Amino acid sequence: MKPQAVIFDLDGVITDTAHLHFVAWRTVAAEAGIVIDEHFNDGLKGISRMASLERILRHGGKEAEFDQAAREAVAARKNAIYVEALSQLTPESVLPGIPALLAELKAQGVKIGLASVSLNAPAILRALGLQTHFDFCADAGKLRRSKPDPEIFLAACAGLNVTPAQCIGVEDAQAGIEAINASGMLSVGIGKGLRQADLLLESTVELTWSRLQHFWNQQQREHAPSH
Ligand code: B16
Ligand code: MG
Repeated sequence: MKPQAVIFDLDGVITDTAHLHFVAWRTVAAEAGIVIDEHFNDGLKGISRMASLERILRHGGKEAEFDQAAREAVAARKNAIYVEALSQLTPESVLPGIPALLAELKAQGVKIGLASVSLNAPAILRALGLQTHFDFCADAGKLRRSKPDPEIFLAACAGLNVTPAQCIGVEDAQAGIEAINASGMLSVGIGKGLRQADLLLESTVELTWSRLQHFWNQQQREHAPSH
């Protein structure tokens, strides 16, 4: 028994861009007179660009000072700073264990999907040298509802032509785990303190094919109808 597909989040699972997002948000927040720290930034993981800005403005008590046009200008400036920082990414920036897992999934005939809400996902995959490794990447630009809504994971399943019950989803953010669970896939969390992940691993080093296969078989046995 094996899953038909494994669907990955990007930031925090394939590579770690959280610090680059933080530096860019910290710069534009400071320009608006708002101070944010790394702890606050943790709460922005998996949250879309405009929703992240909204949280920052709320944190600084400045929501009323920024109308839609002003918000779009701040988000565009943040993105320009972030995109500039993405030039630091190279194939060496892929998190440990991921290249071996992608190779093993391909060898096993398990489809590989991407469910990132980042509009920069295609550029990030190119910088990492992984653009040909995914069978289907859900388009964040077409999303109507961001994580924790399951929409992006369901779009990835549809693009891969599999049902959620045949898939494993991998995430580093609480909103992402909730999105996977709501889609009906099995969830694997990477990192500490994630609630409701069906399997929680400390880092991508532990995210091996044998670990996933063992987890899959165990779950299928536990949920098999009894005779
Ligand atoms: P962008 P993921 C998410 O990516 C990041 O975790 C989140 O911090 C970011 O705000 C969001 O992408 C949008 O990114 O501004 O590049 O469109 O974790 O879903 O891969
Ligand atoms: Mg993430």
